[in-house]
Amino acid sequence: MWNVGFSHDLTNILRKIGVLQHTAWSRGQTKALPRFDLWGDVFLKFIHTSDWHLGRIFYNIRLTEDQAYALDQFIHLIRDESPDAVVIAGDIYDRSAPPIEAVQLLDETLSRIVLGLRVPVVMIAGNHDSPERLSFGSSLMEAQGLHIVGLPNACAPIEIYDEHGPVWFVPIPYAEPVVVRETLAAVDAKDHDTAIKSQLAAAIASVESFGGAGVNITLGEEIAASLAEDEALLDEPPATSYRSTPVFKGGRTVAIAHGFVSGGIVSESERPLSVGGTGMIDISRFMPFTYTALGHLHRPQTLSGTTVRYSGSLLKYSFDEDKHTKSVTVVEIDGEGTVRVRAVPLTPRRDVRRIKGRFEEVMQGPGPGESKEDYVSVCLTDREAIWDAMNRLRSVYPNVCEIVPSEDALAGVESDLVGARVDHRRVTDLELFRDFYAQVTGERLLDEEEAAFVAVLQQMQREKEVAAS
Ligand SMILES: [Mn+2]
Repeated sequence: MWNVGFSHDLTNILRKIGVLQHTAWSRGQTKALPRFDLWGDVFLKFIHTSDWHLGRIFYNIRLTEDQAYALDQFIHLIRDESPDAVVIAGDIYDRSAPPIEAVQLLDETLSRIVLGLRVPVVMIAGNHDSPERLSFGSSLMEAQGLHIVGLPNACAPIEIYDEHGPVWFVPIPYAEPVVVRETLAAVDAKDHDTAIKSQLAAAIASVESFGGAGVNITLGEEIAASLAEDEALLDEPPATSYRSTPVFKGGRTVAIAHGFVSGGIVSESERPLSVGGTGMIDISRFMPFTYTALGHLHRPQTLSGTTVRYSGSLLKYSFDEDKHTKSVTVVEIDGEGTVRVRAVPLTPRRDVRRIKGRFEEVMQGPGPGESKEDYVSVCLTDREAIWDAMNRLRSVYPNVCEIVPSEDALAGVESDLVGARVDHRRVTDLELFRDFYAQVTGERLLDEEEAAFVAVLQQMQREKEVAAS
């Protein structure tokens, strides 16, 4: 059914592709089964997912079981859809040193997909992953159809072909600009945008070095310029009708990247990529590709007028994602390079949602169709303090994560403060400390102790000013 690695009908492949001259192609080539749509056209199909964040801890709760539940559905979907590949666009793990249970879950999941269902997987490192740890053993696993790309110097494209010829999957793992500068000797990689540009150029050069596809390098400024000339392009309806200039002559290409691409909508659970800067990548970098499979932003979204898409995260990882429908993206590319995109929702074991109301109302419990097992953030609108609210809520919602006061209730507290004996916003640090000392020790702060406290405070202030200058 599958010819993975160096297929015995290599000459046939070469004839089909018509551009490869080198027989010792270092990457896995995979022959897709012919697949026909309603009109008898052959197309290639893959599933795009990202941001699994295995090992994530959510308000002190380990999410591994929830992640296993969602991944089990994902595997059933792969069985039903029978795609030619699965693409995971980074943030596989939540931490650079993931917990054992997360490593076990990834191992089991990939084994079921690659060995069990014989579907090749291409995955890259995200900003949460350790590139070295993630890509351990990757060259051994390539022959099995598991392509793990952690470091920016290992981003040679992976080829999967159908009756129309090859589709090139170009993996661009997340890397800090300084890492790109060093590993690719790319002096121009100043920020995330120029780093991606260097990584794409390196990926294309690696195809050339294998005598691969006729390369048509139209990246970066040239594309940006042609985009500016062709404003109408951006007004086209998303996904289905957009067609790009191929990176490889006559080839269809899929970029796989992890980062913050201009025009994307952020959520609370993404870790900022750059301190001080935005870490933003210009969308024009990806315009030459037939499709771009992105990771990093946790909301599923296709960027306006393009085939540049975030599949979104596996689960909701913050309460501001409560209205998201988490999904994976099924992508189909026909021989002409026309792209069809379909989001298939995943049902979580427990939902993440917000509840707002008075304490007594919330204690009534979940409404129809809601589960008391959900991870909930409770917003209490009561003006008076509720005794032992968290424990009492837990008797109704065992997985309550937080209680947040409503703005109305806060407004009440503020107005009370103004009328109180002390307005805490106007008290000096010394007065605050004096009160604190008295409360803790029951004694008054001595004059020399006050002087010592003030001296330390002034010292800290001076250091802060020096640091800021
Ligand atoms: Mn992420």
